[in-house]
Amino acid sequence: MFDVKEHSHTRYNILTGDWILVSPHRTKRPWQGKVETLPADDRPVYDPNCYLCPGNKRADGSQNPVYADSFVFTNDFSSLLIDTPEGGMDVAGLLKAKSAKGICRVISFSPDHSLTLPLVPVEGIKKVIDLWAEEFTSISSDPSIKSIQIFENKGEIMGCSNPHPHGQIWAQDSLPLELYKETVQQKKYFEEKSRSLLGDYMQLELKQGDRIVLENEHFVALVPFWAVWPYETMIVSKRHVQNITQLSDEERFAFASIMKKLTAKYDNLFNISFPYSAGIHQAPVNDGDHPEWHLHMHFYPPLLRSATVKKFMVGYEMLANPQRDITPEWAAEKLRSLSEVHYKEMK
Ligand code: H2U
Ligand code: ZN
Repeated sequence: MFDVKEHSHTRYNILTGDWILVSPHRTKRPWQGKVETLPADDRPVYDPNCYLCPGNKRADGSQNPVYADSFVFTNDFSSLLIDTPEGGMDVAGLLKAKSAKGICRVISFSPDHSLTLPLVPVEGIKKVIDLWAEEFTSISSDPSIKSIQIFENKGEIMGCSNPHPHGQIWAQDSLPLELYKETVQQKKYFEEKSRSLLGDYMQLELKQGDRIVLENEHFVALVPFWAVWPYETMIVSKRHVQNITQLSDEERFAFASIMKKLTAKYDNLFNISFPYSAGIHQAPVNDGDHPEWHLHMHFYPPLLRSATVKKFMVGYEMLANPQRDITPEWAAEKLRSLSEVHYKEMK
């Protein structure tokens, strides 16, 4: 008899329409893979050579203010620029290109160079959320902007250029692929049921409990049924809101709190600063109403079985379909079992 805990199967990602292959029996396979070492994360409170520390000079010669909380500036090497001319090319439908314009911003989460997100006090994370909301409002005041992606790359193996706690915002004049797929899927569900896809999904997860990691009054953190990365998680707001500016003060505190606890659990998993790419998915802007959209945040961490062994997205994953060994239920149970207090903050 087929058993999802034992037998290979594919799982459907309701947010993207993609499928993922789950191979639970493969966790018994002997491991002779590559072993990497991560550098220790002991850093000074202030680094004179850091482009994010207060008062320091950046690559373009400008000087950071001596800021007290979080701090935002336009990326000095922006991938998207607001003054890129409109246009494109199409050669026989075979060589197609389109101009892409936008805005790239960098946000320091704290003046303290030694911290990482889980070690920033919850009040500090709340201020980061407030700044994200302010940025969302000001960036969307440009009618050419259609999507705003707030994200963080954490850790050297994620290509993060600087350990100072920080994130980025990229805003574009079109919908990037992931946002496009999630818009299509949420819209389809909303048009059929007049309810939020993620709202219904979250209720089901809360009832089953197997994949829940954390819950507070306003947010839930869970391992999605269709998770690709070993310890992938998602934070979903309980209230059906389209973007971060709609969150009340109390909800922002709850968001900050669950973010701190989830990332602390991540660090507690292998007793290291746990690398990931994380980002908030929100409704498109300057594109009419999007009642189907439900705010959520994805965490995509690459580590698999220790501080040094990461999951490789190669072979079958690259050429055919993403695949995972440990089940999302197993990962959720593991994350649930860990303390929500960071090992460096334990008394
Ligand atoms: P990471 O989140 O991947 O570390 O990137 C940080 C960004 O900071 C990166 O996109 C920008 C880089 O372009 N940056 C500046 O804007 N000014 C600087 O002085 C150095 C780096
Ligand atoms: Zn710094």
